[in-house]
Amino acid sequence: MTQTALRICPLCEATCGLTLTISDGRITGARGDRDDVFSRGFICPKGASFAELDNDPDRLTRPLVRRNGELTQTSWEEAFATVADRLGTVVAEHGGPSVGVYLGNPNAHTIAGALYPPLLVRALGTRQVYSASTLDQMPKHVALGHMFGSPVAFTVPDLDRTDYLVVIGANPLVSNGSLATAADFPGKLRALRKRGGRLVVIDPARTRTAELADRHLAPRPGTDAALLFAIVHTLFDEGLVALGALAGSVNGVEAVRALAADFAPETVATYCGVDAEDIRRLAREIAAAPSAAVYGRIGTSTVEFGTIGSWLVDVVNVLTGNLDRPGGAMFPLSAVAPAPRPPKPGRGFRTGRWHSRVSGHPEVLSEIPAAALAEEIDTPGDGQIKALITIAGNPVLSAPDGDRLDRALDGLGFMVSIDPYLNETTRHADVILPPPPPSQSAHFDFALNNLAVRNNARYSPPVLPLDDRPDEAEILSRIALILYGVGAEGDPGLVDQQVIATTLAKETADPHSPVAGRPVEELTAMLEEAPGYQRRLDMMLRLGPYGDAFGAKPDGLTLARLKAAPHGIDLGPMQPRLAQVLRTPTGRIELAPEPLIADVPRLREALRVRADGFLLIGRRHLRSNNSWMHNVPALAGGTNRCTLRIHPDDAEEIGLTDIAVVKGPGGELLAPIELAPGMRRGVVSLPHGWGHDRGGTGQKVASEQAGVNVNQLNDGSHLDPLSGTAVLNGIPVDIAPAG
Ligand SMILES: Nc1nc2c(c(=O)[nH]1)N[C@H]1C(S)=C(S)[C@@H](COP(=O)(O)OP(=O)(O)OC[C@H]3O[C@@H](n4cnc5c(=O)[nH]c(N)nc54)[C@H](O)[C@@H]3O)O[C@H]1N2
Ligand SMILES: Nc1nc2c(c(=O)[nH]1)N[C@H]1C(S)=C(S)[C@@H](COP(=O)(O)OP(=O)(O)OC[C@H]3O[C@@H](n4cnc5c(=O)[nH]c(N)nc54)[C@H](O)[C@@H]3O)O[C@H]1N2
Ligand code: SF4
Ligand SMILES: [Mo]
Repeated sequence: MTQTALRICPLCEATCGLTLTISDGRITGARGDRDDVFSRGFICPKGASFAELDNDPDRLTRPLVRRNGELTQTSWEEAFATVADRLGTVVAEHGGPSVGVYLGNPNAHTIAGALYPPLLVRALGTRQVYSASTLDQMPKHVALGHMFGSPVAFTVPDLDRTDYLVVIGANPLVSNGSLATAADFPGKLRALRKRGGRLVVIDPARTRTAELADRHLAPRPGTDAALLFAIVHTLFDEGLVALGALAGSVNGVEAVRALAADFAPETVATYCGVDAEDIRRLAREIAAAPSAAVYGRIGTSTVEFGTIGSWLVDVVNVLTGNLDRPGGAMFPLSAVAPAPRPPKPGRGFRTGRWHSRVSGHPEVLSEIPAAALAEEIDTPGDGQIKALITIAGNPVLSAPDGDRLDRALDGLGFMVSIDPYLNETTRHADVILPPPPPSQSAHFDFALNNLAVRNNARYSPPVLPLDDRPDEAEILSRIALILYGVGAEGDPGLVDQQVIATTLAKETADPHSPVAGRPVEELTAMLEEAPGYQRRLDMMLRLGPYGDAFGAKPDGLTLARLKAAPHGIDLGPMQPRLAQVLRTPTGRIELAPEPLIADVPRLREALRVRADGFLLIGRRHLRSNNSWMHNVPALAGGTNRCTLRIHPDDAEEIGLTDIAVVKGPGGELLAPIELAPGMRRGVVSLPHGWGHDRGGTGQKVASEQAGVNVNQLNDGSHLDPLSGTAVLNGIPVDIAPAG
């Protein structure tokens, strides 16, 4: 018998609602859920392959433990006992701070990843915390932190209402959007043009998104910050600055004017490789549009001036009065955000409260750069990492210089990975604890609802029963129990109970909380009788901006209400709410924060350097997701190939016909070329997440089409200094024919 069930797709940031078909206890198909309040039936090829991914025979079903050097299947009891014993030994000998934690991308897509890693870090008391953020969006956090006082005050383009959208360094037709959660991003861009709006794409490659645009500017990689500064310059130069409703809430406008003085379009044109007149025109059009939003992603972020670029994206939004207004760049309001409190000045945002041991990188959001993980493991001395916990990450492929990390991981005293696959990173672990596939996991988007272009709340219960193993919430809870000294056999519910008690104590003591003054026991007793993660979700929903305030607002949200709405609850378009968001000490937007001002001379200097030769950028494939979807036959192959894209004229000039030798600052590799007239001259691209030929892994399909690891070209010494983010785009490389 075939049944269907609903499940939010966890495979990218678009959070589409899927209708899964189930027969004989397995997922057999997936289509878009037409009634989903957020995605309205949209699905992409990855979502359509949900069944294949869920059923991948190479997914681990039982834990692996290293015995005599070999990873061997074992029972959950033994696996946890080994973690308790070996991690316990390291903690006893070297202390919790000697344990490193690496958190990968899928933590943004699971309930467990949202709720438990912070508890592990706290229990360890470690500062050795690393994540994919410093290979991704950390510059955005830093820019937001300095401007608005909160590093998670995400500014999201109001796609459904904007009249003019500038996409800089993003390719949402392929990525389906990032830091802007929008199901059917492609459809929304088409709708924008259909209603008479305009789309401008700034990207060195003529991407699918660029092909859809009214205008495409193709700058030299790494030069967005200068280009954005030139837009800012033009706004001042031509009298186009109009703060509108923001007028009383912005500090530093004159300071920005002064900084932009050196970045006239005519000054930066050669460096950026874009005509000065094109930049001026863009500035004029953004200013003239009834509403406009500038939206930047990976191409503005993982670059030399990532934080300056991310800052200037919002400087343009502010100067043209487009921040926090419909059609501009707005602040979403998630159902699990704290209920809004009366505006009050905050403490502001700081980085560098401590520094990494080996290279002295400043801490950012309590993290050390992922690019520094290897050196923190392989450099002896006080504070060296002795054990490592990885959760949902594959830094051997995702971070610079995986070869060094490969060697470093072998030198650890103990490593445990929570991951469904035996891959390039987890093959170094002493214990692998595999979480169940998505069909057996509940879903709620704790992280991505903060980024949604339309406020909404949706919950998916597990579609299939657990196949005789703990879910990921339980796996992480048991590790927490080990670290608390309770032992892995303890009740995992204790972990959530502790969080609930602490949170409710704080809330009831806060005069501005919707539950101010009420007894904690009364509130606790009202929570859903359910596993701990559900009780926490129920609590957060009820304390949240749309919540029932534990009965005080009878129509408000609870987990039970959410469960009763299987296609989700629409919470309306984004609303202006700057005053709620601001947490700067002045209570105003800081348009010219000191740390950013201090980094501008570095950019000014860069304008003077004349660089020849090729610049390497990345690219993503529709049927892929970083390093971990190359093992599904339905997704591998086709255009999803690890090739070096190069402009045909460039290839001809250097006599390239098939295989190229690519030499970067950190190494060299061979890659088949793909002639691509859409590449800017002098720019080549390679996708990341490939290089599945390291051996000892358990992904058969992926290892048959290994590809090469682009991050081996990078030694990881080059970071955006304000955010610690690795420079992954705009890397100088030499290209020559092989042989
Ligand atoms: N050159 C270059 N490098 C890049 C980038 C680039 O553009 N260019 N992009 C960077 C970006 S944006 C990112 S986000 C990083 C990603 O960096 P990582 O997060 O380190 O790498 P992923 O390939 O996403 O690995 C995800 C891991 O999670 C596992 N996994 C999948 N589902 C689950 C689950 O439900 N639970 C658990 N516990 N594990 C799960 C997978 O098996 C895999 O091992 O890569 C970065 N690296
Ligand atoms: N299908 C698919 N979807 C994904 C992923 C995937 O691997 N595959 N990964 C997911 C993840 S982890 C993330 S973070 C998001 C990323 O989402 P996006 O940022 O939308 O995805 P990218 O394809 O990396 O787009 C970056 C664009 O920047 C351009 N670029 C490179 N250098 C520069 C530069 O210096 N300036 C400018 N202006 N542009 C530049 C590149 O050509 C590329 O088109 O996608 C997510 N979704
Ligand atoms: S766009 Fe993203 S969320 Fe939607 S079906 Fe595709 S992978 Fe899943
Ligand atoms: Mo990412």
